[in-house]
Amino acid sequence: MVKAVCVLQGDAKGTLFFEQPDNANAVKVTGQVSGLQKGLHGFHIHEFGDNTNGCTSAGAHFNPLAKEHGGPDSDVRHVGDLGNIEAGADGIANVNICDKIIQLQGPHSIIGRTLVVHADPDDLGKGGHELSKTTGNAGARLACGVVGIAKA
Ligand SMILES: [Cu+2]
Ligand SMILES: [Zn+2]
Repeated sequence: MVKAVCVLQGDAKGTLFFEQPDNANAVKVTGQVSGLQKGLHGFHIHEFGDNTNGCTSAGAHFNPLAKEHGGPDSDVRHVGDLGNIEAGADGIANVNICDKIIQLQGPHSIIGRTLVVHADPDDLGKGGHELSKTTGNAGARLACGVVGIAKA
């Protein structure tokens, strides 16, 4: 089992846990984000584990295969495209995602990269906006944190 963890800092707060059993190709993402506006918020792995100038330094979506932006269930997506998380009226989003594209080892490993929560919904590449095919038009970067190796 490989485990990783991410502590989000910024205008929202949260902790996310990542787990990948040794022989499984799927990564489970669980945890909670608080301090959000009610509704959907884009949720992505961005390329760099660099927060020197805040979440901006994390660069674009993690996209080692040079594809267009999409949703987690799209055939065409960035490796880092995890779609949206949804906050309730209390501003809390409970996260429970299983994804077969992000990995915790190998060339598609997300360890050392940045998890970003956005102000707006990710349109999953389908919004028809000029940014739909690159960012899902998910707006500002509310909070971010580097995904690090967790204690097994
Ligand atoms: Cu993002
Ligand atoms: Zn993307």
